[in-house]
Amino acid sequence: MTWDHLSFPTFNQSCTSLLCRHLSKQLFQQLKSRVTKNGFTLAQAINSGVVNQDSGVGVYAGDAESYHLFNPLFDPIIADYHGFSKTDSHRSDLDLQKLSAPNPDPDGQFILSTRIRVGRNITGLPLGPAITKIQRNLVESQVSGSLRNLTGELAGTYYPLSGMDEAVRSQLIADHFLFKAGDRFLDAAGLNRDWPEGRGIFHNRDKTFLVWVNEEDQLRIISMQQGGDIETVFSRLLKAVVEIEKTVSFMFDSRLGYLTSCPTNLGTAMRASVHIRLPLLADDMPIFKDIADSYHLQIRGIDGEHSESKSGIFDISNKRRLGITEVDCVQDMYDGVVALISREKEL
Ligand code: ADP
Ligand code: ILO
Repeated sequence: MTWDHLSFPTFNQSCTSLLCRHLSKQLFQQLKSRVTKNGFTLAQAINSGVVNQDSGVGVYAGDAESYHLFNPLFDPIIADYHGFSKTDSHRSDLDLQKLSAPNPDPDGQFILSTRIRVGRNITGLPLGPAITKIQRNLVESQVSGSLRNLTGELAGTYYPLSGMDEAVRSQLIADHFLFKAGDRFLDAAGLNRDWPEGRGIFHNRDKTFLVWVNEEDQLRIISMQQGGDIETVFSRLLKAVVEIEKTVSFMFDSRLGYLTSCPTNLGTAMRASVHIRLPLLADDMPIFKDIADSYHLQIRGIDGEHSESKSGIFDISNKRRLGITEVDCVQDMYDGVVALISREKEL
């Protein structure tokens, strides 16, 4: 689906995205001539959701200013996704002691692996949808330079995507360590421009600590390992974030928390997930979805968002990231996973 960027886009009858629910003709007219200092427009913000009518959300921000300039559109979308109203404010809490998440599956019957990530973007630069090639390359050199100073368990190597051996790249994706190329949602948001230049992955020797550079956000800081030891994964992530923040300053808004290119990631920018085998619940999707909804969980497929589940294995994560703390994000995921495992056992 293409459109002229000037007139109100057509949405299919079947479209259920937050964009098509919240963008009226009148709002489009009100916002269509606004341009941020980085040259980012409403048409760019909504292009992904117009071109991909199966989007769940459909909008991206080009810079910090986008969240203010286009707030008549972003605010209702943010409220809808996170349950975060105009008068709410965001709060951070990285205190591991407040988390109660002992391994919910010590025998390894259900949980294959645990992963917790946060998104981060550098203060003063545009976000990925509006960044220039020179700025993106600058992010890569600044971040890879900073990561080079990490020590101990976090020490590792930065591997640029440009020039990476194809077999190595495919294996990293298949093993769930690296982002895919050519995502159509990111593509329409302008996030794949100049691909693969400026993109890459840093990881430690065991691939338990990883940083994606210049994918949807400038940094995705990731801690992951096999099994269900959520507290160890969270603790490693906190250590890494604190170390990286010593040398890089990240975009933070007093109301919206950490700023990210997709509004679903605002606030903590944290997604805590497990890959979990739930074959019986998989056969009873209404019950599965009911439990997921009541614990604020999102169900994804095994290869990430917009992918399918295979062999009854799902990616289960916290859905809310804004207006709740980092500890709450992980606690949401933990509480929901305990409930899912208990239901799977009953079945
Ligand atoms: P994100 O937005 O968190 O980066 P994606 O849905 O794009 O998430 O997934 C990125 C990659 O991380 C995918 O390969 C996905 O399978 C992998 N992944 C997510 N959660 C886990 C997990 N708990 N264990 C192993 N891999 C995971
Ligand atoms: N733009 C896509 C993805 C939305 C949320 N996920 C991420 C990775 N940001 C959509 O609207 O479905």
